[in-house]
Amino acid sequence: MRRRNFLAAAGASLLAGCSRIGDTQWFGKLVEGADNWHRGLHRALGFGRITMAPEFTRADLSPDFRGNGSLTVDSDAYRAAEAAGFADWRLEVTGLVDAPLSLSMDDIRALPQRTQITRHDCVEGWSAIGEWTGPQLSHLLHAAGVQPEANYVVFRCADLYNGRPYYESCDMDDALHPQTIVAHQLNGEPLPVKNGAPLRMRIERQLGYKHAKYLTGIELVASLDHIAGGKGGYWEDAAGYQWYAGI
Ligand SMILES: Nc1nc2c(c(=O)[nH]1)N[C@H]1C(S)=C(S)[C@@H](COP(=O)(O)O)O[C@H]1N2
Ligand SMILES: [Mo]
Repeated sequence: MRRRNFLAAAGASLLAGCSRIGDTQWFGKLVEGADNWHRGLHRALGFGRITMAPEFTRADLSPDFRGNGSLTVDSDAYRAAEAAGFADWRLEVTGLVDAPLSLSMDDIRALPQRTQITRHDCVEGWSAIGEWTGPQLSHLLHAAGVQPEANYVVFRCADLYNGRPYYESCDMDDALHPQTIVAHQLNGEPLPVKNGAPLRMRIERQLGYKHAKYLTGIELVASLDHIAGGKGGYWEDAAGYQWYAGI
């Protein structure tokens, strides 16, 4: 995909010297994001290399992966879906794509799967280690064909938190990262309701609130300005949490 190439190209340009750096779209994006110093620094220190979140072993698994935030979805539609074993749940991939997708759970399970044991860090001061399984988001995005204007991926959720739809978003680097998966299993079992059944995001280089549960939609957008409060996520809008929650 285009952005993978320009990540590689960005690394090459940095080595080639400053005169060329300014020509790359990647550098433009870094500068545009200069207000977001954390993101810029995180990326600059990586020199465009893909950095992986630490992975653990089954011996490290937390005995119970606690639930936080919404612990279910308070709607008749969700209760009916749960009673039906989420057989009819669908994930829509829309926005700036060549071919919008509407994926069934079977479609999602039929894609190549990734399993990863990672630590979840919540800003409220707790962590848990879990084993997550699902297709890489990059596979879904390749299948849909991301248009060049897309800068962000928005994750839509089924639940309301304090009466407002929970949502989150990430940039294309995190979207295409190998450890960014649409998880349908925790510790080898279908996701428990409290952990976001039947689908939730894992964006392993980011803090807990970025990992959208009860996932219904993935939307490719050029800008986050006109979505909900414009800050790119529920907690970003509600409480001023950092949009770039890189760890
Ligand atoms: N849809 C949705 N996703 C969500 C939340 C939520 O309330 N609703 N809470 C977030 C927060 S703050 C954390 S720490 C994690 C908690 O995931 P867990 O319930 O599996 O522990 O989910 C995140 N994703
Ligand atoms: Mo959290």
